[in-house]
Amino acid sequence: MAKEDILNALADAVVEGDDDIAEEFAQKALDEEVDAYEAIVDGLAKGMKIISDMYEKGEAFVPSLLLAADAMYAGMDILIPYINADTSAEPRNVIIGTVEGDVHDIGKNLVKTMMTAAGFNMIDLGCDVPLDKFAEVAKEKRATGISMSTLMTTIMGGMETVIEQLQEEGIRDSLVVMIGGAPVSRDFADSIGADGTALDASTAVETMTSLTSELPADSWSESSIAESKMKYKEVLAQKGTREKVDVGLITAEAVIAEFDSVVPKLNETMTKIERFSASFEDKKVDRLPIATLACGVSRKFVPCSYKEYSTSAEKYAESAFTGIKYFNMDTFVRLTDLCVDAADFGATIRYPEEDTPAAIGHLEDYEKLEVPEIKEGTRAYNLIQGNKLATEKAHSIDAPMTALIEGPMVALTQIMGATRVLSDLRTNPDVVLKALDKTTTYVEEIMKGMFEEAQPDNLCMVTLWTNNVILSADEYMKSEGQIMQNRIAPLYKQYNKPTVVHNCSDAPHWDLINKWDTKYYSYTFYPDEVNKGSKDHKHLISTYGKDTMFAGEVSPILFLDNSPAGIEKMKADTVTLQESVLTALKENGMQSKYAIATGCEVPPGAPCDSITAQTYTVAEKGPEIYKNIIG
Ligand code: B12
Repeated sequence: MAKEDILNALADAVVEGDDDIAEEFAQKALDEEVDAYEAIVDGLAKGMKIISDMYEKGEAFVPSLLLAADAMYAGMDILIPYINADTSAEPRNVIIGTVEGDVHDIGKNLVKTMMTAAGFNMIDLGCDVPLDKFAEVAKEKRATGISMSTLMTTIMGGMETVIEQLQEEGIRDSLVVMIGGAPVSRDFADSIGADGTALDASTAVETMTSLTSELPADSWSESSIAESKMKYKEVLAQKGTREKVDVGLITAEAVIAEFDSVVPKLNETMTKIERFSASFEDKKVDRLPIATLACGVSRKFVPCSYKEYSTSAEKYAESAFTGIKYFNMDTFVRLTDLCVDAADFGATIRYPEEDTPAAIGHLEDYEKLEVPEIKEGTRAYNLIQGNKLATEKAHSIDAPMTALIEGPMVALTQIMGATRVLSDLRTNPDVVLKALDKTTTYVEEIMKGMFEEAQPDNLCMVTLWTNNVILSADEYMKSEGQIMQNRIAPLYKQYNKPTVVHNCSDAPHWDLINKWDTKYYSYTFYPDEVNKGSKDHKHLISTYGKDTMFAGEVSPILFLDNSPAGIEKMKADTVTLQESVLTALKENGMQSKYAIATGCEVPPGAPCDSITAQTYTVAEKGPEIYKNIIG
């Protein structure tokens, strides 16, 4: 077989995600004396680049990338031992991980794969990595680079701490530090002293390659470490020790203090229940309703820790009540961590005092999953009781309560690990679907408990895997999509309740809104992802608005800025959004079917005055704007 054909076959095997063929042709390359290094670079890695480019163009989805990665690794395992010493030179060890407090690892895994394809020796620390670990392993492996990932704004500060630790150790200049993940910008990277960032995995490789080529050959010598230690001593001394200030708590106290003088003067003419119900049916209202997802952050009014908020029914209910009251919301979509089902199925959950809990220990065997019974001591029981109490409390101030639970696929990915489930969905669909059947059964039981025992006004289902940058519509429809259609939506109907869905994806498969007969859809708008299918209120109202009430649009991240300028911007943006929404409603012959909201949870450590800047502005300016546009 000609060398060209072997290289092409290796690339094709990766694109197809076929590890058997990748192994077969890796062996063939050795048998035919193709250089092992060339077989990796011009065969396997080339295939990885092709599939990654297809992903960026929306022509391939995450499962394809994961399987391609498996095929590439399978071929590499055979070829690596035969790489000639002169081409392999010094191993370029790069440490990669998602930083402490964050379990999002799909993007991190893609970056790892592409860097492996480019010849870096990747040392993967996983996700939720304790900050000290990066410097510790960097020293041990004399690393060329560190790649840190996070998707959560609240976690980004941890990356700066890692850089400071590298400085303290004198090894900051021994290696390249790259950071990335959706919220990370070039400016942020500069501000914390990282060397670079990149928007996607392919660019990450280019940047890492170029930055590491500039490292001096003696970067790990004792003298350069000693010099580096000296250099940063002063920098670190100037920074001093930063005191941790609980901005959320301080601003919550300020909000409570001003509540009596502000909220009664808003002179609302409808109760929250009246306004929300009227809007749901597109009837005339005094102003648009508001339902910012200020969930975990409401605990600052109680006050209680996040751990208490997510594990104690009483604290949870009190947070819901105080949140509705002090933020003056028209309903509350009450999101906690998404680990409730996973905990009950037996996955290990980490419960930090002040952060969102995360599923960190996944289960091994799909077939051993057993549907738990909802009883005292389970998280589902606690959630139902919490929502029962919260509903009673919300009703005492004439507000409707919206409980929230994980959809069957979120539950399964939390139990087994997302990366694994997404690739098994391709290679072993029957096993995954059987497991999905079990999580669906549990979700159905929780739904029944909510409808019969807790009786919130609405129950919201999280379906974040209907995301067209992760699964194709077809693949999603074959898994959770059809379950939503055939089991979950009918159960809502059986209890005479509207289907309410929450989605925080880049670009959901929108047409499912109708298939599920969705009456309320909470979405996120990503202005940068419009070309990938993210949609704003204008499109959504004109396409689906008659049947479905939408809520979302405002990025939760905007609430982190409570500087005077940030507060003013929030107020101005809130006015503009109401005007634009009401105009869109009017143009489509409607008058109120939309709630001003955020498409996902406002970070639970956020300030509270940036939230009232939005909610009080809707209450204060909303009636006039409504009158001017709708009449
Ligand atoms: C899937 C998902 C989950 C899954 C994650 C499963 C997993 N194992 O990864 C689960 C259900 C567990 C989850 C949980 C939560 N999530 Co979530 N989740 C998402 C979602 C929908 C998609 C993320 C994703 O995988 N994208 C696809 C990958 C391929 O893209 P990517 O990660 O951005 O990676 C690319 C680039 O960023 C870059 N890159 C990535 N890393 C690096 C590193 C370097 C060095 C470089 C250079 C580049 C780079 O290259 C990658 C490939 O091109 C996003 C919404 C969104 N649109 O992003 C929300 C989102 C990230 N989640 C969010 C939140 C709030 C949560 C929860 C707190 C919810 C809750 N209350 O419980 C928890 C967090 C728990 C925790 N402590 O970590 C928020 C974060 C908001 C914020 N910025 O702070 C988002 C943005 C939703 C939203 N609109 O608000 N989530």
